Amino acid sequence: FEEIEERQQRTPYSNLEIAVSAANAHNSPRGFAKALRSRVSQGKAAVIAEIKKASPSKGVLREHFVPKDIAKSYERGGAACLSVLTDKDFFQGDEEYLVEARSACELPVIRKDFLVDEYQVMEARAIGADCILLIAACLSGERLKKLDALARDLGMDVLVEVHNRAELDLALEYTETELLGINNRDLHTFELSLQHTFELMGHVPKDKLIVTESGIHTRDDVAAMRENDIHTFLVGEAFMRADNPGEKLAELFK
Ligand code: IGP
Repeated sequence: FEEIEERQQRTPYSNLEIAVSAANAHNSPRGFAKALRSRVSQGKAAVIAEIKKASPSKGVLREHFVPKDIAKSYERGGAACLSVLTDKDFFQGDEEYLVEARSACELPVIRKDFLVDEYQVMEARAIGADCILLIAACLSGERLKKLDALARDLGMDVLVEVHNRAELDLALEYTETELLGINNRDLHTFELSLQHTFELMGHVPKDKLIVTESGIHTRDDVAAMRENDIHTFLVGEAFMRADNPGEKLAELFK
């Protein structure tokens, strides 16, 4: 929250409101959920391809890190959407990376960060984000509800991320978004298991679109998901470690 206060001093709310109007006029939301639905309805996998330089558990994932080149590569490789880490502390991300990546392609982009405040939601739209991530593990029901509603007011979609049954119940009770992310990685212990998706999916209402997040590395992982009727994926590390991220995507999801 301290960091947000600092930023509010640099760019007060009133200026941010102007930036949001400008973004809505020139960079209107690209329809993140719609892009995913459209792939799935054609029987294809819908891939949200992530741009992240480093992660807290693995360190730097990629030395040659040029977001606009990666964005173009992902678009050529068949990604439905992009995810760009803007968190600086844990992922060496930057808001600038989102701006660069989005302007280099036509794909809808999610701002991947730990959002806790209305200010950051507005900031997301101001820099061009088409969707935001809300992590149930980090937010109370009331916060989830406020941020979800604000994001949708601003024309963005919302991906709510859960890791266990309690978080899923919270997300279902307090948000109206159709995009439900199941994170296979525990954010506290970094323990990873694709079983999380299989265990939780049965408790998700049928009108939601489930996104399986983290730890997808092989064609077998993809096949196991698709056999269980999960067709929407969020993948980062496997692509970031490849010389050509877009080719890797095409190969993994061919
Ligand atoms: C991507 P992976 O294992 O393919 O690199 O995972 C994505 O799911 C992961 O980066 C992620 C994340 C998050 C990062 C999921 N939820 C929340 C930061 C914050």
